[in-house]
Amino acid sequence: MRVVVLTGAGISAESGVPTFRDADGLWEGHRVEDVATPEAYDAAPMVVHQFYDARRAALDGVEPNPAHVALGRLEAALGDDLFLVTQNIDDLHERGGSTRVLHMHGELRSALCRACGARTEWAGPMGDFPPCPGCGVTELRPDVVWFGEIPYEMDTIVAELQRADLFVSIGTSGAVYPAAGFVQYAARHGARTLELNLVESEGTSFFHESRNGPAGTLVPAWVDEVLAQL
Ligand code: BV8
Repeated sequence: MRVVVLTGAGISAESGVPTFRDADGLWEGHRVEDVATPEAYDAAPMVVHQFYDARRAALDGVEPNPAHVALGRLEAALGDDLFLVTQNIDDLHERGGSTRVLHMHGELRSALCRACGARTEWAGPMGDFPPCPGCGVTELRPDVVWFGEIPYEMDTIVAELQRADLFVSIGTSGAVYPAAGFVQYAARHGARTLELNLVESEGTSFFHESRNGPAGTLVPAWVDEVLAQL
């Protein structure tokens, strides 16, 4: 059975990472247009760097929760039959035991050089405009996909959606495309679809089944169900 799992900010909520659209969400603290667009970066690079430097630093203070750990167990059992794609830019899936994670919107702990295109693992701040380790030019930006930019590895994602038997969406509001459209695409190619989310999302009606509750509870229970059927 080929399983595709898509995760969003909700899977990291119980780890203490703010989501975007819940009451205390990140976007509340910042207008999206102010920080998550190339235009915003060109207009005020310092504001954008401060936003991402703060989130990158906050990663040191959070831990993976049972939902991340359960997906690590699922990968250990399914191997190549599991494809995990996340909208999240944190590293909690990896720290929870997943070894193959596709970050379609990039990663906080990566720097993208606007001069040479190199992507470099990066743990510290970028607001002090450090030189690119590759070419030495001080043109490093967060390696994050902003609104209006093309998500990473869309061809790989589409191929996996086409051959999925089961598509599971965890902790996402279904507000942002193309990720929000994956459920309909997978279903059109014959996949069964399941949503695990705290509450109904904008995409709930597109799923064959939707379960509401915290990911830290729902995901381990669902993984146990899948493992019991192997
Ligand atoms: C693109 C990185 C072209 C940055 C992010 C008009 C109509 C339709 C589309 C568009 C439009 N105008 C423009 C667009 C396109 C646009 C878009 O969709 N805009 C939206 C706002 C309408 N999209 C783009 O620009 C994308 N690029 O389209 O390029 C293209 C596409 C394909 C092929 C070729 C060309 C790029 C979008 C990427 C933007 N970058 N993140 C950063 O992180 O700072 S978006 C960001 O928000 C996230 O990455 C994520 O993708 C997105 C949604 O957030 P969620 O993860 O869902 O989080 P949210 O807070 O919204 O929801 C949390 C959920 O969890 C809630 O449902 C909550 O109930 C639940 N929850 C909370 N606690 C728990 C829980 N669940 C379980 N347990 C809990 N404890």
